[in-house]
Amino acid sequence: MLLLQFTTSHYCRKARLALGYKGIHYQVENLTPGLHILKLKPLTGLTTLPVLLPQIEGQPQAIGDSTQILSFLESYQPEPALFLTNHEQHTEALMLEDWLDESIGTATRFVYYHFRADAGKQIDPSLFSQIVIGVIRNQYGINNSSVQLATKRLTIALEELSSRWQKSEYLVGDHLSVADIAAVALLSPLALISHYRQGYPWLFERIVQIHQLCGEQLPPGL
Ligand SMILES: N[C@@H](CCC(=O)N[C@@H](CS)C(=O)NCC(=O)O)C(=O)O
Repeated sequence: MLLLQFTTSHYCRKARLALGYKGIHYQVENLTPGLHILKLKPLTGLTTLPVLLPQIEGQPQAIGDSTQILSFLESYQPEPALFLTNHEQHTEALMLEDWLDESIGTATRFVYYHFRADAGKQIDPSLFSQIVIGVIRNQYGINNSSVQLATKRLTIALEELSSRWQKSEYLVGDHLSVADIAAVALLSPLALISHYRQGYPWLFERIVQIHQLCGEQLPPGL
């Protein structure tokens, strides 16, 4: 299988964690932001990464969107399972995954790129990096007001995840699911921000554990 990705994307990390958890052999192709659209449009009709090319006869040519990729991997190789057998728990895990994808992954992006342009500028102060960050901030409408809203969404999300992970090792059910994978991947960029590292040590412990379980390289900062 071939995973088309941006190296720094937390959604691509989500796909890599699932591939690693299932022990599926795959290769990656890193695309250049901007030019990626030329390659993706004819494949999926979407502009976003990750995209998985199974390269297996009888399987789809290309799968876009991390949630669709995880769902494909589950049907392609059911064990170890990332879906829960209990119907209610399965639905709950899918809903958490969707919330994490659509709301929290976006909030993380806002807070992270705001940090990289401001207090975290020294991580890579080069002109090139700051131009890329500026383009991303522009593309997604990242400014003081939108970052404030994103920060509030993250605070609520972290309360919800904390209460779930304190009750059990898993967000839903009795084994790792798509919800845990999504949470760990989509919050991982916060590892570079000391305010989050100090305020939510349990989150980063869980991020490290699940990365180790999936054989995935730890995110920057950990
Ligand atoms: N819901 C999508 C979101 C993926 C996403 O937002 N990917 C970003 C990178 S982190 C992207 O490809 N952005 C480029 C673009 O929108 O053109 C998923 O789960 O795969």
